[in-house]
Amino acid sequence: PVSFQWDDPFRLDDQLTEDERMIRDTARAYAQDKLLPRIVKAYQDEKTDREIFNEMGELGLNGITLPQEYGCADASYVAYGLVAREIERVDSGYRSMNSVQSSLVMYPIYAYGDENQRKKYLPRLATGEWVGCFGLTEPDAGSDPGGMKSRAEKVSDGYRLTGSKTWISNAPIADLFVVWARSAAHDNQIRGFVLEKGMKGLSAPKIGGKLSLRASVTGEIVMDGVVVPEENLLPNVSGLKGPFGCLNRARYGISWGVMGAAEDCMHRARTYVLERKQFGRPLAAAQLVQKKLADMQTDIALGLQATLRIGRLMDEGRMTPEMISIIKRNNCGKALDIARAARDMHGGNGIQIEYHVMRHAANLEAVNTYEGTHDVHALVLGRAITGIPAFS
Ligand code: TGC
Ligand code: FAD
Repeated sequence: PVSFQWDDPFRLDDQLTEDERMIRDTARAYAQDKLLPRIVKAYQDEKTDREIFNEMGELGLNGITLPQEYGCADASYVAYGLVAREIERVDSGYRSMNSVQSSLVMYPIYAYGDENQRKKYLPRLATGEWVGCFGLTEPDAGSDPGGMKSRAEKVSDGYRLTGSKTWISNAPIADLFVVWARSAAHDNQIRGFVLEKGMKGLSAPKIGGKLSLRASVTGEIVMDGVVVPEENLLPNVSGLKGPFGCLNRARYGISWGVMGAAEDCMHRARTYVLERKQFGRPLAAAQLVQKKLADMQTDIALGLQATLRIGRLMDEGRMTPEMISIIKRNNCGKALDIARAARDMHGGNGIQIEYHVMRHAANLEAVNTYEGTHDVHALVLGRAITGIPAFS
């Protein structure tokens, strides 16, 4: 007889391969044993632990889908998603660090770089010896990255880059910067450049005062006439499809990740309402409370199932960006709702950091905004449905 499992209602576990389950278990053990014990202090102190990149490197979690010849695990996109889910079960900021390193830095070097660039950079990024960041957003170009002002001019030994990027994850601790700029020498097309820490005119000041993702450092990238050699241009892509090709992968990982955060919120809320008594009975006995749990369970089960489907399509090479807009938008919005409800169910205790749920809710505010806001993904879908772009 088949029994119903409240925490895996559609038996997601049965749909994974042996390898995927193994990778999931490795990521879960690492996240629970090594990340969970340090998150409260890291969040309170707004402190990013650089070592985490090395630890993830040791476990093969950086750039996990890329080929073994570059020091990576050659795992499936489903496995990548499962890792994101386990890490974000602890904190969205830790998942951010891994998403950027894997999908926004290692992927473009692999997909758009030449063999020298792959060999030079990927193994170091895989071990975590180097940390990478991805500079697309600018002070005046967020949802509309095509409005960027950063530019590259041809000089005798390469390109001179001028401009500034903002809200860049990992930037203040980055050794390598994948930066997108309009290149005068390429018909003003957007091109990708690899910058290295220490180049003259390059700086990455930290953005302080964040009330979200406090364990993951965010900064600006200031390029004051940074000269990069010709060999640091990513040769194999031109136009916005370059950065978007990376974003597809990161957005997909986020769709898994936020479900991990949502599961953590639901499980904590369940434990709390089973233990907490008011009016002479556990809160869990109240119909309103059970409805909240049922809504959480439903949205998590549907969200995970949809995301698993897109992961399989990615592994088969049949993904389209609109599919990813559906799951990124849905799962982020639902995870945020779940975290807020879990906070509510914890009553006053819910605002205290030791109960974790308000930290998840605060994190998910940013996750709902970055990598294309909730509404921007609605517009991507609106365009696909109607054929009419409603962005401007
Ligand atoms: P549009 O005309 O739609 O497209 C321009 C060119 O790009 C191609 N393209 C895509 N290619 C691959 N995948 C996608 N998802 C693509 N979307 C578009 C498109 O085919 C076209 O190619 P071509 O060859 O014809 O030139 O561009 P648009 O300017 O109208 O843009 C529309 C819009 C709103 C969809 C887009 O600009 C958008 O997605 N905005 C959101 C910006 C965003 O997501 N920024 C993310 C910054 S990075 C970040 O947040 C990291 S946080 C990570 C962390 O910490 O975890
Ligand atoms: P805006 O584009 O100004 O949007 C403001 C509001 O207007 C939103 O609600 C939006 O939905 C709405 N809006 C915008 N356009 C329309 C429209 N046409 N119709 C209706 N509503 C609209 N970027 C990087 O390049 N690299 C990174 O590593 C990175 N990391 C980040 C980390 C954090 C913590 C944060 C907060 C952001 C990060 N970003 C990064 C930037 C992120 O991608 C942008 O914040 C995001 O794309 C939104 O841009 P914006 O903040 O300029 O908001």
